[in-house]
Amino acid sequence: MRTNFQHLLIQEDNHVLKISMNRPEVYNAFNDTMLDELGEVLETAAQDAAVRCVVLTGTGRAFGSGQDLRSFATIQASRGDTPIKVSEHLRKYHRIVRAIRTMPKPVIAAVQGVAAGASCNIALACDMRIAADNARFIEAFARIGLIPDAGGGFFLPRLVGIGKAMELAMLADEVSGQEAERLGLVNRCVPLDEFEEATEAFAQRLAAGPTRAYALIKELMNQSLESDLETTLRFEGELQDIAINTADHREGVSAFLEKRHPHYQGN
Ligand code: T3D
Repeated sequence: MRTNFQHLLIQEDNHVLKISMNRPEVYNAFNDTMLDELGEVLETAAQDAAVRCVVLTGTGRAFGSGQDLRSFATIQASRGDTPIKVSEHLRKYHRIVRAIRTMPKPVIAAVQGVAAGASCNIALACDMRIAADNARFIEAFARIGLIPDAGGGFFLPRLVGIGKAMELAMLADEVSGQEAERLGLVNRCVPLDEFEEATEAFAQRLAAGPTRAYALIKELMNQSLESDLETTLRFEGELQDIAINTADHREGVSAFLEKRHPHYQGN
């Protein structure tokens, strides 16, 4: 796996791939290079059997501040009166969202400090979120007359319900880490001085789990977000046919019967 990125730091340890967005001087705002690099590393991680859990985080005082508004302003200025077609540019974000959602392994967003705009929504696209108690989630789009993008229109109402999603998207107020935990926007909020250790423990636990079953769980959950009960019940049967034939399932049952902890290999 390539590790020499301009705006990402990559660490691989004990089957956990940690990706740190690294433009701290602008709170890790996305420019084109960082968007392309993140798309690339996520797609590579999806194919790499040695990676069994991915952690996405930010360096410095933020997870991320969304689209880099300076480069955005430069593009706008260069266009003069010609309307901008931003949907082309959004494909870069969509590549990241798809890579996270189709990744056959868990992806955790580890959020400390600000997660605003598209960065907030990339965090929401992850399978789970851990936040430090200094976290600030901001659906910042309406502050600058935009709508939530990078998948926010899909994930936000599904996580917090339609009424709260409307409020967060329209008023664009900050949500603290504790409030995010209460709303179900994050899975857990921990004190900042315990954040790194708690993130590592969370990721290591997932990386030691039955990775193939996790991939199937993810497929099931993804499908159920967009489907009816009958279709989900049928799909559940198809996926369980696969899960029941894995080595990790056999190991799990043996461990139970032998009254010991299972040692999952991820297949
Ligand atoms: O192009 C497309 O595809 C459209 C897609 C758009 C997707 C989006 O993400 S739209 C939303 C874009 N993001 C925002 O609107 C957030 C802008 N930033 C802020 O509102 C604030 O910076 C924060 C609330 C995030 C943090 O506030 P605060 O007071 O803690 O920090 P700060 O001083 O404002 O920011 C720290 C530095 O980061 C500062 O740099 P400086 O002045 O010290 O040199 C600030 O300019 C820079 N920064 C923060 N956010 C961005 C940014 N620079 C460029 N782009 C940013 N998004």
